[in-house]
Amino acid sequence: MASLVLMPACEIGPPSNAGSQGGGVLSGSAAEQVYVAPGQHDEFYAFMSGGFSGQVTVHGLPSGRLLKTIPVFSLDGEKGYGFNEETKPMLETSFGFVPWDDAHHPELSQTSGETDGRWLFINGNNTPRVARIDLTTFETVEIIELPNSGGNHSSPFTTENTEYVVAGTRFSVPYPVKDVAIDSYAETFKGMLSFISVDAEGHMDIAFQILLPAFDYDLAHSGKGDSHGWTFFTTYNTEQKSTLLEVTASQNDKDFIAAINWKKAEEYIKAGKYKEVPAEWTHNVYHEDTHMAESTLNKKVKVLTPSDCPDMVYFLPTPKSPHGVDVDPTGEYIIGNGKLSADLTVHSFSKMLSAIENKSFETTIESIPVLKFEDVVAGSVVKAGLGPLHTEFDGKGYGYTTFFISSEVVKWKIGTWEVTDRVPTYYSVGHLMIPGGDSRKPEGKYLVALNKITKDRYLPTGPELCHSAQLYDISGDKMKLLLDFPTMGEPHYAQGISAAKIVPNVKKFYAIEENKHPYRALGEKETKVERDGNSVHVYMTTIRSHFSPDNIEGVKVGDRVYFHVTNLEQDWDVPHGFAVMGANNAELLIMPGQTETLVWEPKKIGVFPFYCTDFCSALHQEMQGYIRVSPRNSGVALKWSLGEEEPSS
Ligand code: RUQ
Ligand code: CUA
Repeated sequence: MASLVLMPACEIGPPSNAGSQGGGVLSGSAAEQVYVAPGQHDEFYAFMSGGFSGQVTVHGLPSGRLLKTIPVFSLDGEKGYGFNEETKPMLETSFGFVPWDDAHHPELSQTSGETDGRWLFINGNNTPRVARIDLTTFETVEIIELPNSGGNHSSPFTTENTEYVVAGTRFSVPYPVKDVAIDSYAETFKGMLSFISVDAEGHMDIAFQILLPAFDYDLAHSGKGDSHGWTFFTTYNTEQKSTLLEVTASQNDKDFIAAINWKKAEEYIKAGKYKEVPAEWTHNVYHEDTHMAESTLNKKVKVLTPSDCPDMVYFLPTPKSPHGVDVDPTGEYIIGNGKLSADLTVHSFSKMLSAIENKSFETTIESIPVLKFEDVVAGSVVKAGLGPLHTEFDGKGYGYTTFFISSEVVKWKIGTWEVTDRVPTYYSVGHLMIPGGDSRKPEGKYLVALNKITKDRYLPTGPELCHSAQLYDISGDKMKLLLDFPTMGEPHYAQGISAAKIVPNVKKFYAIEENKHPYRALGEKETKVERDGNSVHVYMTTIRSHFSPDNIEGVKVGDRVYFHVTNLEQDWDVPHGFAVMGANNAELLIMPGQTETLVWEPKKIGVFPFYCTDFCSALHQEMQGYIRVSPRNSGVALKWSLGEEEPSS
């Protein structure tokens, strides 16, 4: 039964009005709307999660142009991320080096509930982590690991002023960590929500965790306006099963939205009502002055328990295995998208407060009051489609909800709950994104549907087909499909923002005089090669169009050679690359003013070329050098040079 319900729409034939939206008479004006002429810029940035690629991609809207892949949780040979010595610590965890993750939800920082263009956060779902990307450099600058968690899915949704980004465990796990029989799930497993504080510079810390029943915590969104101070998490598997969840976790008619009063939680922290428990988690920070990341292992975390902290957590009954939870721009309405339901459930924040005041409780679960459904529900969008997943808002009084099973986006009116429009998606849409669509100030011009399945929409590329995004014009009463474009990995969620909020702050290069890398060479005069036992440190520079030094001798088999390459350029868009034959990692791609380090362990004797990998100048092909490797016991002395004839041995 369950598997039949979840069959994607494309398996049962395309939506009936496919033809009218797929091209034809509309396509001329649609082309004009998405055409960004050569040399012109897009109006919006879109940041898309890479899903199982572990990265973020940056696109322009409305063109859909791919502008950059930002490496976050996965190794990236293109930029040397996770391969060079400087960024390896970014991927350290309490499990050691974890070079991959499954990234789902990009989330922009906000000020007063509006996107502010400072940072982008994104979760790692596999080995629970949250990353922060600096939107002046478009680089990952911080990754924090989350203990007591198993699968960080409901993350990293921000509060109104980026006081916190939140992270809820998708899979409950034994708490504290212990070796127990899996069928002891209901007794020994627990759920955990983490509140990660973000300071004025963006630095993250785990402020506290909240211990909850062993449900699956799926998605989250924080309150805004009147509901600022609260965060809402969806739950499923309130049946607390550990096997065949497809069937066993779909039995309850209603699961819950957990409403967390985090301002209350802050009071309990101040009052010392927490337990400090042992927990291992890494905190990795990239320092812009040294161009190096540093990983610290932390050993403790503060945990609040609802039984010690009344009034901090309430459950709102919500049909039926809700997935997304979305808060409208006013903060009054909390929309639960029950993925096994045809209706959307809309809760009212003000009704919730009255219900709390009147103690209108159905029951309690582990000291957490369950509010009476009738006393919190504001209304529902009835029979809108099949399999609602996510909702965003246009700031003009409408919500837009994706329906996975019926493969469409449905527009409905806040307050009357009537459906006013629907469009098909190709196919099986998951999230959707309106720039600012989960903030107080949506920029309701475009909507992007993020599709799970593409089937016949593109030229086939073997068994694996691209995932895709579809761009709709939502400026009028009726949604209008404008464009399909492929995305990288799986674009779970995305965030969009006016380019004007980011462009003025974009960094063009790193000031060389601010470079504090311990192995920097701030001019060709500072270049040198030093031996320290079996380690050889090469202090190298690049400038159009040579390396200094470009001839190196005296290296031996079994050495560990560190190429510390400083790019002396002070101009926009002039990175140099560095690659050496036989290296067991990747290239370096060094931004102007930056120093990066490649480790090379020569295994064979010979003379090996190195070269610049990024076509930087007319004489880029001349940007090359040689390193000589002698036998372990050879007497060849260490020598380096630039612009001399071959040194003789
Ligand atoms: S998910 S398609 Cu956000 Cu990972 Cu809903
Ligand atoms: Cu430097 Cu090519």
